[in-house]
Amino acid sequence: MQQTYFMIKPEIVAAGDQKVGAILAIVGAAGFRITGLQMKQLDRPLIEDFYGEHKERPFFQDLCDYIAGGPVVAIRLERENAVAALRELIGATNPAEASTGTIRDLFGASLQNNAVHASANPEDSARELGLIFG
Ligand code: FUP
Repeated sequence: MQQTYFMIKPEIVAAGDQKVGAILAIVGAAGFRITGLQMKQLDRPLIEDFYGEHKERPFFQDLCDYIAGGPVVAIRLERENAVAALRELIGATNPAEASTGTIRDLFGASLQNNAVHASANPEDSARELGLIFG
């Protein structure tokens, strides 16, 4: 069993419709088990730490503002091969390039507002789960 970090981003949480539930249903149907779940507002220093690898990139401030713009749903998931399987389930970073039926294809609006985050590799997963769940 492997753990990974999954996050439903602010624009989906703020929509206040059925999107959060629909996304959780997709993840559950793919065999993931939720072992931690919190809806919370992430503070700015934590977000900057979380996305630290992008510190020098031109989109960094916009990205941090967007994630700080409202509460997220932070989720710890468990499954065999969880990290790679979840990345496949969410699709490419840019929803316009995400395979049909992936979460970013179905729910993403733009490169920045791409609905969800999933850890890119097991090292990131451990780091991100530590930052968010302690
Ligand atoms: P991903 O691992 O798929 O979330 O993608 P990255 O780590 O490359 O990027 C992190 C987040 O930065 C993405 F989810 C969206 C955002 N981003 C931009 O806003 N602009 C870019 O040019 C690239 C990424």
